[in-house]
Amino acid sequence: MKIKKYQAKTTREALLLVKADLGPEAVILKIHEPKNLLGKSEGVEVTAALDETVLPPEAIPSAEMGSDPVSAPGAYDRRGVQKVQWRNIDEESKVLDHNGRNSVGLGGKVEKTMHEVQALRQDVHHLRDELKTSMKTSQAGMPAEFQSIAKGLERAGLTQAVIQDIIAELMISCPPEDRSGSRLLAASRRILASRIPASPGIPIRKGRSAVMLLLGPTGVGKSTTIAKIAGREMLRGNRTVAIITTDCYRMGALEQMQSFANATNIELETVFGPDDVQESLERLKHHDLILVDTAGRSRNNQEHLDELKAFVAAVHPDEVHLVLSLNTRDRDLLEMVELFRPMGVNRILFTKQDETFELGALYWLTSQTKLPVSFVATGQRIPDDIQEADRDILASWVLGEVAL
Ligand SMILES: Nc1nc2c(ncn2[C@@H]2O[C@H](COP(=O)(O)OP(=O)(O)O)[C@@H](O)[C@H]2O)c(=O)[nH]1
Ligand SMILES: [Mg+2]
Repeated sequence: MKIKKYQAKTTREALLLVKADLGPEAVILKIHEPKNLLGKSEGVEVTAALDETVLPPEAIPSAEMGSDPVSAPGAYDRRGVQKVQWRNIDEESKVLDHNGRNSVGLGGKVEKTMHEVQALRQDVHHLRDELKTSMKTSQAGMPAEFQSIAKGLERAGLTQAVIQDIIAELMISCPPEDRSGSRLLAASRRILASRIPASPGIPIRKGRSAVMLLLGPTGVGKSTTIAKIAGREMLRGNRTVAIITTDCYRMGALEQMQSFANATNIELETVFGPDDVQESLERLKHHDLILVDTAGRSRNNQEHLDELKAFVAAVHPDEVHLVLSLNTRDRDLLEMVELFRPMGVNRILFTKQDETFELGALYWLTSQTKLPVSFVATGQRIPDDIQEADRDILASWVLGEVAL
């Protein structure tokens, strides 16, 4: 089968080119209208195929045969190839899809073409894999223009395997003639951003309170973050917020939250166990958002973990955010996810972004665990130092572009 591409200003002109070159037996595979950066059309590109294989008579469908290039859609020549309806290609391409699935002759053709496309796809996949493998074996052979991006990713704490994967993706997406520093940086940011799952903001539920629970290890900033989110919503003034706290174990924790609630006039409920939860939720149900703070739990104390699990189940929150500090070692981060995930964690909220330059975890932990980032806390100030997760900003941080 011969497959060729034709470019022209209009569809009609492109089709005439197809017809002149391949003849009326050509099968149109694709009509594409490329657009420039401003979204303006850059003409039409038609992909057409011609198969000179003559089909045995039994493979020819019984549809009416026509020799006229403008014969009805669905007409076939004696070789079972669908005729192109030159006048109305949009319609024709629809018919082609439809008939391709239903008729023996054309179905076979389309299937063959699909196999060819599939084979090409596989080739591309092999090439990508080969590219990645060759990079793994010869890091020194990496083109100079990629070295600084690779170094930036290394500084962020990404593993060599991930760096090579991203660089290979970059090599594929940026042609050699277009590898300026700014172009590569923008492309890297785009690749990273597309791989970081994000689910920014607070939950909102129509007609009832949304319940957002924060859990995680001690000292990561759960209570501070609750105060930031509550303060932020209060300042915005479009939602009412209440807080439930269970952090009654650590010295001063409850007093701190109490004084924040008093100063901001935010309603606060203290809960001592799963049995009190429903009552508290009931008392606060007139609020739009209920933030639930929990006490940090040691991974070595199974009893504490079981208690927390029972508490989360009793709250029945809309969202469970695992709060993790970015200045934690990679292995510990992963272990925390494994430890807390069974409690229904469905978001990661990072804190202490301001305390480290190694921000690779924003990328690798979320892409590896498939848990989206909700917020990132960037300092101690309440309520200023918190941001909703924005994929582009997160990607920039991983690349180390933003001055800290
Ligand atoms: N630098 C920095 N410190 C933070 C951040 N978030 C919280 N903290 C500090 O971390 C310490 C522990 O915070 P706390 O909210 O009590 O942690 P919790 O035990 O998880 O509730 C406090 O000194 C906070 O001011 C942050 O984003 N950046
Ligand atoms: Mg706390």
